[in-house]
Amino acid sequence: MEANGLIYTHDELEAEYDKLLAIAEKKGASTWQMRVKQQTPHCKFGEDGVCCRICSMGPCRITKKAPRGICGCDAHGIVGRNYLRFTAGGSATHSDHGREIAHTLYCASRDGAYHVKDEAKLISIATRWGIETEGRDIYDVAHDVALAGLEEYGKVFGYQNWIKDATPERQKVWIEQEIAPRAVDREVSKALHMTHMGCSSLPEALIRQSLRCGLSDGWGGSMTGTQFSDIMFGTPMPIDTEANLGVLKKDYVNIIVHGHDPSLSEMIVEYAEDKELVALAHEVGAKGINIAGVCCTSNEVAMRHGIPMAGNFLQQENCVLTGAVEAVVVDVQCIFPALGPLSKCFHTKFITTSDTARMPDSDFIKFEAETAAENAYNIVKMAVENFKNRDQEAVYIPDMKRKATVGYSCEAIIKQLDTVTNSQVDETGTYQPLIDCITSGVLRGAVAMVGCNNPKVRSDHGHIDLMKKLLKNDIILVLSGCSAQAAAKYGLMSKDANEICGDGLKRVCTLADIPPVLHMGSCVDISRMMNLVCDVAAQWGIDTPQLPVVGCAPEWMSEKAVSIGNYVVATGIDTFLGVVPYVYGSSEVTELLTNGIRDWVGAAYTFETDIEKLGDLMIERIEEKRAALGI
Ligand code: MSK
Repeated sequence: MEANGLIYTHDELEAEYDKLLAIAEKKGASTWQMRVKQQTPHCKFGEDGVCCRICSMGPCRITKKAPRGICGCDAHGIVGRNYLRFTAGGSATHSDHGREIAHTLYCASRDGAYHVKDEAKLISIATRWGIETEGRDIYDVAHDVALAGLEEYGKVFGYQNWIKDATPERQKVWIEQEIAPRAVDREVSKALHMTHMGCSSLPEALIRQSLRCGLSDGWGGSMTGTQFSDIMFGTPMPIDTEANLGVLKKDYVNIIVHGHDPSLSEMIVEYAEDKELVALAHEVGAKGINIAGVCCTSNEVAMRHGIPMAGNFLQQENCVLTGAVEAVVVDVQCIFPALGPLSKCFHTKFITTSDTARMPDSDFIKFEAETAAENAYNIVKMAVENFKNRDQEAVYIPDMKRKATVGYSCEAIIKQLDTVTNSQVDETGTYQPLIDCITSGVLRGAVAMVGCNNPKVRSDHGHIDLMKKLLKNDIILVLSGCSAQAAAKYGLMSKDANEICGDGLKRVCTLADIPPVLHMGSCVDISRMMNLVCDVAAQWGIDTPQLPVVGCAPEWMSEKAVSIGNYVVATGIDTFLGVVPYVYGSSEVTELLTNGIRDWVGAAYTFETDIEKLGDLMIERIEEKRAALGI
């Protein structure tokens, strides 16, 4: 172990994961590791993005001998169209999550299941959006803000309301470049229309719409998801938790919450403490009910309640393989359909709850905001009653977990920084201490590391190896999504991780009493990072591309990640990917993404599958930005 046994090494964790794989093999259960072997090598046409199945004349595949599809579209048009469709899938998905949250806020009431917890945030948004607040009931204001949020999805004229929170320079760039996001649904529809047979095949137009569609996610749907969740469930503040499979408890009913939408997980967490259900757990022989999270649902409930994190994306099957899980309760996104058949090899109930994510071999209990309490009660009850079916002899819970401090919203970061410079923390906190640390060189810069796991990169190695390298180089990290859980599992979200940082970063973290890797939430919460960079740039008096800050997704895999990448780049932040999107079949699209778009938005992508080199390139870019600023 590193840092006096406080940070796990890859070998230590992988030895335990291998034991779970052996259990799977014994049971004849399918795991992602087996399926990866069956699916590789991958189709080269697909990898290069040169397979077109947009109409039924094909599918067409571009080769040297056949350089155009039947309609005459070349590789550049096909790759560009595929990239835009990929983006549209991600933008639609994140944004629909935001729409569900807006609907939940619309249902909030004083005596209902959902309440307003952060009144100040609600009033602030209402005021910015021109909604009357003076002398009104807070729930009437919440209702109007939710409705306004829902209307953003189909607004007839103008741009997304949220873009007014970006710097004036960014807004100007977006409008001039014709990528300022209009109605969320319009940008997704436009993307699908542009890529229909016989529409756009010009790479420049397709990539421009990819940025616009991404922006409608980050500065539209995702922002709605984040901000409205904070209103209802509370703006995250630092809280202690634990991470990795060792958070499961042998004597308890274990319920895994997995997916993304906190409307469900918040209620499950609440009902795990319901007296009647706890009594039922005792009746069936358990000591109580233990909730643990997977993927971004985990981030949501960890940062607001300290609920432990069982793991990230490629850990979802491991949870079931312990034999200790009574129910995996899922809502939407990043849920392996494999959980259905896998749970059948154990006593685990696989409970689906959303009509957006219906899967075979699951128990479906429809969860709706209007009937949330009743639905949550039934779900927890089903899990508790399943405890008696567990084979205790066969349970194997790896004894591995690490402490983590999570929940660094922008508000929390400001508050924490203020404790360093001001004895009195008030509403007027600023990012000035952070800027001072960067300009003085104590901190060299910051990296926003986000994204999934992908079997193309050895699981978590990309995240962890990069994090360690950056920390040694005095670069502070803000994390979200499955990258955040990777850090937490290894111990990098603990203040103990300060031991492996460079001297400057170590000093700052000790003074501010923070870990060097700051947890900012789930994948929709990358919108928080956009607020952070815009507010820091505004306070510094520079534009976002000048900041010594880069974005990185070393192990990304989903359409959402590409949508995110597009809005991060369009917000002026250079973005480094450890997995290459399906674009190498077109030199023109590749050139646009890695270079050409810099002329439009001041930032671009870097693709590099060698993680060591990826880290070097990120550090190099941060140092270039420092040199350009003369610091
Ligand atoms: S859950 S999108 S695997 S970060 Fe948001 Fe993790 Fe990626 Fe899903």
